[in-house]
Order: sequence, then structure tokens, then C-alpha cells
Amino acid sequence: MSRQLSIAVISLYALENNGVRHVASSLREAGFSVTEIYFKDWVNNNFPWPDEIEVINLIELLRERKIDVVGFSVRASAFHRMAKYLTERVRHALGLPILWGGMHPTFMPDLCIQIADYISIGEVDHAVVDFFTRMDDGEDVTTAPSFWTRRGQTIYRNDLAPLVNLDEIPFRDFHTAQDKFHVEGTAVTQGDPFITNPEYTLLASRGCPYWTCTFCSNTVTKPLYEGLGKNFRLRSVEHIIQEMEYAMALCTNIKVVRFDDEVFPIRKVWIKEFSEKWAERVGIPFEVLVDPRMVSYEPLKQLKDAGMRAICMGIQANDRVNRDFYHRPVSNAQIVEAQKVFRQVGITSNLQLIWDDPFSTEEDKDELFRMLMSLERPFELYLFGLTIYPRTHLARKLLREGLITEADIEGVNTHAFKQFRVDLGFPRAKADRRWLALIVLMNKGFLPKSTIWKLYESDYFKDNPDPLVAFAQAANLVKMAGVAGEMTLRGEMTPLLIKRWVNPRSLVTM
Ligand code: B12
Repeated sequence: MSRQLSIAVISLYALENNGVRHVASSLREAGFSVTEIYFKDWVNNNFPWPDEIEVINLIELLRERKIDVVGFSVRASAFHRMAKYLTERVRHALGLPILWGGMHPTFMPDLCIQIADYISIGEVDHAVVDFFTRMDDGEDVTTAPSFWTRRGQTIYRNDLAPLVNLDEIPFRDFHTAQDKFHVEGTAVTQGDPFITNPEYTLLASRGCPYWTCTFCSNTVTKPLYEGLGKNFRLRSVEHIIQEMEYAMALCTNIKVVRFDDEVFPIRKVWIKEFSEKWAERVGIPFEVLVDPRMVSYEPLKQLKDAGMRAICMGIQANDRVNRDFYHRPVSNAQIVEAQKVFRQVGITSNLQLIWDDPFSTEEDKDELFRMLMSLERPFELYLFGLTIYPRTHLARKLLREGLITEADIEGVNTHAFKQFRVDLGFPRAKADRRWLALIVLMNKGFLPKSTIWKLYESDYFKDNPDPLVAFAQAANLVKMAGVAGEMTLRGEMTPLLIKRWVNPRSLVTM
């Protein structure tokens, strides 16, 4: 059935945005005309404020497409100010009703409904169809589940719709080119800006089996869904393989697939079926992220044989910080053991750390350093700066203990735009500059561990870390050049990737 309403769904600074793509697919399947707009793309550690020409192009595009309702996907809280600004500009120019969806309104509904006319909370793959069907039929939207409406000073709040069965929602669509636009610089480009990307990303699940890590969105979303379905849901293997068959026919440049799950589901029977079907019907190298608590040889070996080429694992911090601040009961010993298993399986491991927290002591950092030094090489290290999301368990605890103020929390702060990935050049305390330089050197295979121990023991660098930092930056650049070279050989280096990652003003650690 064809519907009257013409809806725009806008992604802020993300060409891949799953949220926008899923919402657009569900609405198109229900007969709505949907324009997907990819408003700018991200550049690592730098999300520049939109230029005037970009705002004007966005407004003109909405006008030309005769849009009736504008939906913004506000995925991260750091986008709050920008989404507010764009909302006001679009409203002022076109007088259209504005809807916000995504993680930020899910975290902060009372704040967001003061700005948008409507917000959606949580996942709305089915609920969004119900909301717009009511609107299209001229029925009452103020009682639509998962949606809030503001009329003047009155706010209509509704409970959430139940969580969805992931096998029952449509795939993100890659066949609608004429209704997709990328607004960037002076250009408005029609077509799907992500369809030629060599890296295809997807989720095998939603939610997280370990949902208690205090920094994570799941500590906010899981309680919202109490009684409305299981937070951690897995897609059937067949559904994933069918998506890949559909995607491979349309996205013809896929060289690698990255599973973006909170943690990739390591379940014996599922992994066996997945590995067999992936090898037989997809055959593209892929990467996953796991938790140290789920690492064991057999399933990882099956995945490796099916084409898994790299594995990410969050270490976060040392025992004490993981236990007392992050509520992550993972011991140093488990991490060392997991890395052993990765070496036995023969898989590249990308280990991830969280830095820049206000509670790790020098002893904690020393213990973390020693644990990392005890890991079997080779491994890659990714360093992330701690970003404090609103309403998370961690934000509440740190506020209570006076370790942060409201200004440190995303939404007011925009940490995710500045130091999401740690940049060695960013201003930090002397001691931290030294620790980071030492850690950055650790995964550089060309540097023997004995040299790193000597640098660690040197009293000179404790007082003067800058030469050490310069050395680590140089080693980091050599590493980056090597990685870029390998990616070029595999056909995975694109202008898009270069733009996103090679940011000379903020070089991330690798
Ligand atoms: C995968 C992922 C990414 C991938 C995205 C891949 C992709 N293809 O989209 C990458 C690595 C690119 C990424 C980047 C970032 N991410 Co991220 N990401 C995630 C993750 C793990 C899953 C997101 C996802 O795809 N979910 C599945 C989709 C279908 O769900 P969804 O996006 O929530 O969309 C649903 C609803 O929200 C809603 N919805 C969404 N948009 C809209 C719009 C409208 C109009 C409506 C009605 C509804 C609606 O409907 C959708 C369908 O149900 C989440 C954690 C999580 N559990 O959500 C973090 C998460 C969203 N990311 C987060 C952050 C901070 C970021 C970055 C800012 C980090 C950075 N500095 O690089 C960037 C922002 C990029 C950008 N410009 O948007 C935070 C946000 C927390 C916060 N409150 O700020 C989260 C919650 C992780 C966390 N730490 O807890 N991310």
C-alpha cells in the first residue's frame, strides 16, 4: 500500500549509520516515501561544525524533495548541540515537524523532547511504522508506543514497544540509490555513499550478554526493556548469510566484513553452523570483537578456518579498575590466557584499552603496563579515551564521588569528537605522556621487549617524557605506514578511509 507522507531520515556524520538504514527500510517496506540523507562524514577525533553552505544544501534538499517530516538520527550524545542547531535551522526555514531518534534521545528523553516535536526511544523497527501510519491516516500519534510528542508545553510520554525479533526486520537496503543523498562541502551527491566501500559492517546480535560494564550504553538500555523481551538477541545464521548474499550482489567491492556487535556471540552450535555456511556461501574475510570471558580454542579455530582474519578484545584496564570502576570481572590472568589462545589459533588480535580516566593511580598504570608486557607478541593495541555517557552507571558514580562534574558528561562535553581514539600529541600530564609512549611502543614488533624495559626503567624519561613521546610517535608513524601499505595491497585503502583516519592534527595511536 502506498502512503502519502514523505519522510526524511538524516544521519549525522556517519555514512554507514545502521539506525537510519533500518528505519528507512522498515518505512519503505510499509509503503512510505523515504529520503535518506547522509549529512557529512566523520573524521577521526574531529567532527567539524557544519559550514553554512552545507546547512543551506540540506535545507534546499528537504525543500526539493517535498519532505513532510524530518527525522534526525542522534546516535551519540556529543551530537546534541549540532542536532539542536540543525533542527532550529530546518524548522526556521521550512517550518517542518522534527523527530529525533537514536541513542541520545534514548538516554536523555526529557532534554531532547524540549527541542524536537517528537522523539523515539530505544529501537523502533516496528514502532516507527506504527507511528507514521497513524500520522498518515490522521490518527492520534500521542499514544504511539516508544514515541513522545510535544504540543506546546504538553508532553505525551509513552511506554516502549517490545524488543524486536531480529530475523523479522528487513535488511538495510542497498538497492534504493535515487532516494539517498550525501551532503558534504559544496556537494550534494545522489546515490548510496557507502555502497562501494571495501569494508561491509553488520551486526549478528543486539544487546550484550555482559551488559554490566559501567561505561556502556547497555547499563541504560537494559533496564528500560525490563519485561519487554531479552536484551541480548541473536540473529539466525541463515538470516545473516541471506543478508550477505543480498549485499554481495549490490555492494560489489566488499573485501572484508566487520561484525560490529557489542560482543560476537560465541555459542557452540551457532558458531559451528555459522562457520560452515560462511565458508561455503560468503567466503569473505571477517573480523569480530570478543570478551576475554568467552575466549576458548575450539570456536575460534572454527571461525579462523571460516575466514576470520582478526579479532578485537577489550582489556580496558587493570584488575582493580576493571573490578571497582567498570564492573568487569575480568582478571589479568584471563587476558593473558586469551592472548595465548589467539596465538594458538594464529589470529591477529587487536587489544583495546581505555585511557584518560580520573581514577587510575600510578600503581594501576604500572600493573597494566606489566601485564601488557607479559602478553605473547604479536598483538595490536588500540587506545580509547574514556568517554562518559549520560545516565550510565559510571557517570552517576563519578558524579557522586565528585570525580567529575556535569560538564564532563557527553552532551555538554564532546569528548567523543576529540579523544575517542587516543592521540599522543594531546595535552596530558607528564606521567601519562610517559605511560602512553611506553604502551604505544609495546606492539611494535621491530622493537625488542628488552629495549622497552630499559626505557621504562630510565629515570630520565620519568622527568622528561617528551623525547620518548617523539620516539613513540615516530614508531607509530612507521607502523601506520605499514598498515596502510598492507591495506593498499588488499584493495582496502580508499579516499574515504584516508580522510577518516589520516588526520595530521590528531594522529591516533596504533
Ligand atoms: C556499531 C556502532 C558504531 C559503528 C556504526 C556502524 C554502522 N554501520 O552504523 C561506528 C564504529 C561507525 C560507530 C561510531 C560512533 N559511535 Co557508535 N556504536 C555502535 C553500536 C555498538 C551499535 C550501533 C548500531 O548499529 N545498532 C543497531 C541499530 C539498528 O540501532 P540504533 O543505531 O540504535 O538505531 C535504532 C534506534 O536507535 C532508532 N533510531 C536510530 N536513528 C533513528 C532516527 C529516527 C528518525 C528514528 C525515528 C529512530 C532512529 O531506530 C533504530 C532501529 O531500531 C552502539 C551501541 C549500541 N548498543 O547501540 C554504539 C554507540 C551508539 N556509539 C557511540 C559513540 C559515542 C560513537 C561515536 C561518537 C564514537 C567516535 N567518536 O567515533 C561514533 C559516532 C559516529 C556517528 N557519526 O554517528 C555510543 C553513543 C553513546 C552516547 N550516549 O553518546 C554508543 C551507544 C556506544 C557506547 N559506548 O555505549 N558506532
